[in-house]
Amino acid sequence: MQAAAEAQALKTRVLAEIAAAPDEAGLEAVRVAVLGKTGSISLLMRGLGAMNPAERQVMGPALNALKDEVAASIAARREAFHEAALDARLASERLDLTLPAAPSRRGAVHPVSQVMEEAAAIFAEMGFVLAEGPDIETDFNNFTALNFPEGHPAREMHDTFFFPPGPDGTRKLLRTHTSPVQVRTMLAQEPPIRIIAMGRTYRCDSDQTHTPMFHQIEGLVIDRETHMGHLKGCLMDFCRAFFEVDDVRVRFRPHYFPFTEPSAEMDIGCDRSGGQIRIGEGEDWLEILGSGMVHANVLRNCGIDPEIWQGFAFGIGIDRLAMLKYGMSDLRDFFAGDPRWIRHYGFSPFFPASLASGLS
Ligand code: 2U9
Repeated sequence: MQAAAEAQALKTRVLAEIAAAPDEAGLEAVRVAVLGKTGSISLLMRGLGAMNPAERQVMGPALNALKDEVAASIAARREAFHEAALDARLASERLDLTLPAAPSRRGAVHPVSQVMEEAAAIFAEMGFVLAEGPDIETDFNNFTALNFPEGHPAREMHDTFFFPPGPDGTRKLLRTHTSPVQVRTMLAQEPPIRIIAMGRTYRCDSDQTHTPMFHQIEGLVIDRETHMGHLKGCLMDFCRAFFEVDDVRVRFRPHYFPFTEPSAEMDIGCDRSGGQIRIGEGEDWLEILGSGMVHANVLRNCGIDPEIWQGFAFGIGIDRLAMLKYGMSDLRDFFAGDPRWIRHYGFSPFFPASLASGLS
């Protein structure tokens, strides 16, 4: 049969052309020449109509099989071109992360990190040790140990980011304050204790002065005869050092926290005239931190006998402290990742905060 021989010869030639196509465009040209409307296989198929039934019964399936085989071969070759192109791209775009950073791009220390370093330097000088803990906490460490009653508003879904319950039914959460670090420390070691905890904290809140992730510094001192006088002296020393002023006026206003009794918020004297806040001058007041004597229930929950040990604790919002000292007006800019902002408000990484050589 002449048609069969023709089809066989065509197959050999086309498969060779597919294999020899130098690129995707060449392959497409072969496809059009073979499978296109006037392509060689299409023309052969058109010839089926002129064959006698016996011939057609043989040639029909044969031509269909040829068409499928050629189409599959073209698809496989096209896939090979794609893979080769991807390999070439991956090879050319390889990044060597061990190379030193380009010297023209200047990095800067974020004001939050700067304030944390400054606070760490000040409290280290007073004999505090830095303690750390995880951002994901248990309900016990974040609330129960700290004397939050069941049903306290701070435990509510709309304030706290809870994870779905685990197999044992308990829910982990993103810590709403750094206080669980102090709980962990008290559970793990005997007093006396003198620690600072700082880092990220999370609450479901967002406006000009609140972000869902924010930063705190907290301090805890547990000793045999600790009292509010120690608390006051420690915090006044901190404010003097942090705001780099010789003297500060402070006042304590009674307040309520579940974890301290008595509790007090501390204001420092400032001057607000001229649209600016100047710490250490003037007749105005500015709330700066919360504090108090550690509640006896908290000591007991953490395995410490309140008949023998007393302690004071305090908490300060780092982001607000940075805004006050360095003059930013919107907290949301802190975490927007705008390089112009960090270029303006950032600090040199080459001059770490130290009391001896200057904080900032
Ligand atoms: C333990 C016992 C007591 C930590 C404290 C505050 C008062 C406080 C706020 C200040 C600004 C949080 O960022 S803020 O909104 N914090 O007012 N924090 S006393 O007291 C503790 C902590 C741990 C075991």
